[in-house]
Amino acid sequence: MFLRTIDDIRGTDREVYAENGHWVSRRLLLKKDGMGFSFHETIIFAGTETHIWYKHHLEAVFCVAGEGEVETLADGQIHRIVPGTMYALNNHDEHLLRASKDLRLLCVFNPPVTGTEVHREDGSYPPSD
Ligand code: 9YT
Repeated sequence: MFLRTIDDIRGTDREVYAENGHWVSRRLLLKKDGMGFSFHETIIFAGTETHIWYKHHLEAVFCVAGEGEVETLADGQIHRIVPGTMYALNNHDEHLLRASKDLRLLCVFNPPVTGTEVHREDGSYPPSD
């Protein structure tokens, strides 16, 4: 087994900032770690809105701090996100993620993210392979 801490990750290439400055993702587990999924702590900064559409990944997100909402674009529904809430993007759901207070999220991706992915124009990350 191995351990890794957020302090180990700060300032390395496992700490990835969105190009628009809306979030930082600290990638505790990546594809190369061989677990079959990737596992990230993501901070979504207060006052931001991010368009996301993971066409090539499934993602589960668990909120441990902060406050925000997810709007799913197919049906216009707004889902409140507070500590203790998990949301699962089981249908590659296109959505808007908004933070009213800094959101601290734990995120799992299947297939795993490989490294320094940031959202492309369409809100997706490229396929793992
Ligand atoms: C919740 C979400 O998808 N935020 C965007 C960043 C992503 N979680 C990541 O790469 O860690």
